[in-house]
Amino acid sequence: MITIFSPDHALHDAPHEFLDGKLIAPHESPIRVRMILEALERADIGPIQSPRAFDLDPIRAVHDNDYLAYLAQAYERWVGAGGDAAAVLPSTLAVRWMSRRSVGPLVAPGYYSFDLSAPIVAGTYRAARAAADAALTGAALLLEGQRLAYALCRPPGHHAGSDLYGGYCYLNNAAIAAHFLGVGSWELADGGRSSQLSTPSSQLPARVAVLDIDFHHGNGTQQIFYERADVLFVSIHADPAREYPYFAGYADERGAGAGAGLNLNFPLEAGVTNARYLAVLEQALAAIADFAPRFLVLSAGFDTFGGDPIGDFALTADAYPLIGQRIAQLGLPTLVVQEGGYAVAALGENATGLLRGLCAM
Ligand code: Q9C
Ligand code: ZN
Repeated sequence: MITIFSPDHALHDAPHEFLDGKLIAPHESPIRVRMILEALERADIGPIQSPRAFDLDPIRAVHDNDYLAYLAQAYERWVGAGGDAAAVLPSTLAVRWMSRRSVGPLVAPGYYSFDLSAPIVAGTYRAARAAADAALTGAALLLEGQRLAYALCRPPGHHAGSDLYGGYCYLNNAAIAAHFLGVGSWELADGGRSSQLSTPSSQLPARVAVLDIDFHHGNGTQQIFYERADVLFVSIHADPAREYPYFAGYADERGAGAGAGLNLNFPLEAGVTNARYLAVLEQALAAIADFAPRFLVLSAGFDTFGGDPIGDFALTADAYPLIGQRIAQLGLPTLVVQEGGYAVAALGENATGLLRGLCAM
């Protein structure tokens, strides 16, 4: 199994996050992926490669142009206008009936984000691009015939929508990779480094399933694929009536238009055990098997672990190899994309456990 990792993740190192009325030390920090990387090296689980450099085209397929231009310049424009040099964090959010476009340097953060847990620092955009490149490289490896790849992404991505960031996420790595896998087999001829057409664009994209096993609902991924017939989104997560992201992730969100019936949410109670989780996973996997996709993208968070500081499930380390084994039994070429997980001391064991389970296919 190939892991794709870039040290550029460390360019994103937020000084704080806003939580329950307090500015606190961020849960999402560079140590997370360092712990996973060290565990992978100790476990001798396969080669670790640097991402290939992709241009913006495969990212533009998922995110709006003005949003990407904002992210690229947010920090410099913010500091230039007198914003705190520590990080970009909005004061006023565009919500419901107050969502007129307003994108001055100090205001744009509130237009393009939906919470106060995703500060932007000088290196955030470069780190986010490196994470997207890692996911795209993993996707290209699958298109080239690999059965399993692990994109060790940081910052994570599944909360980022087409034009909104939040929840530690800026670019939706899993969604970018899923779209790329779908069109990649015909649109991108050379392992994905350019967007040259190899066959007529009338050809349909391959079907891709995204399974999101982060503790939190993948609201960004859901939004991006909500009306699409070629991508199935299935998410197992804490009930949003109780947990972040609160305003999406309910079971009655089933997709719309051409995507009707192709969005599947499994909101769960607090205290979920290994046995309970594995039983729900069976239902999720049955839906994926029914869809019969060509590829699987696994948004993998380890904040389902009992010791996670911001989760309330009760999974133990034993759960992750079993989850991996069951997913591997789908028999699909699978790209694992790293999302959340904040019990830093346990991340290495949990990640290698999942990957070992997946390797048993
Ligand atoms: N009261 C990921 O795991 N704050 N993002 C939660 C709970 C934000 C999690 C507040 C959590 C974001 C990728
Ligand atoms: Zn999470």
